[in-house]
Amino acid sequence: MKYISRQSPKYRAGIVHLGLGAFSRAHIALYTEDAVRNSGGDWGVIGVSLRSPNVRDALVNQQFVYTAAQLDSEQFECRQVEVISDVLVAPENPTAVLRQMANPDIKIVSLTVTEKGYCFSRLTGGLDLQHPDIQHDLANPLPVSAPGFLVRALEARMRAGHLPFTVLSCDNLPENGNTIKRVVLALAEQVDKDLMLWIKENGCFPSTMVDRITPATTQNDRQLVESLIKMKDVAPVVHEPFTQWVIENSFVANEHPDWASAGAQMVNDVHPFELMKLRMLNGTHSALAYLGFLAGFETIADTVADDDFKAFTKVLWTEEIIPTLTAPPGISLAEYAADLMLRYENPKVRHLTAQIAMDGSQKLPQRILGTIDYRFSHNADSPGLILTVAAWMRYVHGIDETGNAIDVRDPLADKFAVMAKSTVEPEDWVASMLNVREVFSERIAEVLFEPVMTTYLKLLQQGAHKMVREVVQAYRS
Ligand code: CS2
Repeated sequence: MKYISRQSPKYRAGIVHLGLGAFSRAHIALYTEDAVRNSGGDWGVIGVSLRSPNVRDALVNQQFVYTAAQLDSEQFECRQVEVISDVLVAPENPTAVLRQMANPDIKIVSLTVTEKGYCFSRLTGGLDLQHPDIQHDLANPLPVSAPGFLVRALEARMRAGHLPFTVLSCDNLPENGNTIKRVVLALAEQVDKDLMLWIKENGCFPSTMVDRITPATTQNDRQLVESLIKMKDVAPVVHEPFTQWVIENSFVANEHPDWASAGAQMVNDVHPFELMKLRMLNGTHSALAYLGFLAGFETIADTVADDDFKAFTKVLWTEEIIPTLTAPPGISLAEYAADLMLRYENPKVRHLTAQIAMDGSQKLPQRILGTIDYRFSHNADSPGLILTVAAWMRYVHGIDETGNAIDVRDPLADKFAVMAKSTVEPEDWVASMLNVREVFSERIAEVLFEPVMTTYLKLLQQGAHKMVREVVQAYRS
């Protein structure tokens, strides 16, 4: 069978994208290609993998063209995406990556490097100077971290007298633009104070809210796509029909693709959108991931097909999360919740609870703990979210409800494994988890101590499913 392909790159590159995972290929790439089709401009995308060569190796034989398959009705709806002009693998050739980022034709460097890629510390709210990758980047001119690449490339642009590129964070972090800005400025200051001042003066770091559920592509998906397009594609992506992108309108020299023509919302303040999405979508995603996994469900759709879990998700929204939010302009939070449930229920989207459960130490604070904290300061308790924290603790302890080992994937996984070995009593486990300052501030640990302890002990006895049912019943009575 012939590979999916094209003659030559269609678009000159104007964007370098760090972290070319499935999400960016199912979201940002499509908006960008649509924008160029609608309004023109040199906005091809050079993708950069910061770790593994897998995506490049898969895409290179098909000239970086791939299929984005929408998990809709009966059949996948396949679209051929041609906006990627090249893929570089940073560890193989960091110089090539820096050369592209320093090229003044590149106006935007966008990122989807996941929460952990920002190398920031919750303890200080800024750059984690002790992070091994940051230590490496301070000692070497050729970086390994995303902040390192940004700073070294901005340095080259300053020295050459070019404008900086806009840094466009597209990860699920609150105020993601400000977060990457703080990290970049802190690292730049260590390199050269003038560089820091130049970036501060000339740089732009718009915040964004990105949304599209993109499960990891499976062998099954690949076979189905090939049978539909009648060509070989070793790197398709699959995604739900829904998509949203809200972008703060703040770009260097106001240069960016006409993403608005492709459906993105260009706004002055992204914050209410971010908070809504992080708490309502990502918050319940994490709740369903830990509790659903423990109850033996493989996917989000399977989990919410269960009446107790469906009712639990709804009470999380109506009773605990929505009361902490201000609706963004033009949005009804009740409707947003109803639409989310339909998205979760889509049986075509096989989004694994184990996939979402990954990296919980990086996700919990903005998805769950902020909501609990807000409620606590308004004298309201949060039994559903507290149960989620307890379920996460149970999950990272590493043994599921049937006694099988859990493959815990988290930057703190080794630390958790050592802690789990050295604690015998569940009370000690909860107490030592609440002492993990990368996740729980001293204040929130104090707030959580009593309710999480009680809930955790009950969870061990009763199991996740029964606990979920109890939370729902308590709200109903
Ligand atoms: C998910 C997100 O894996 C996860 O943690 O909650 O990737 C989620 O699917 C996206 O943010 C949806 O836009």
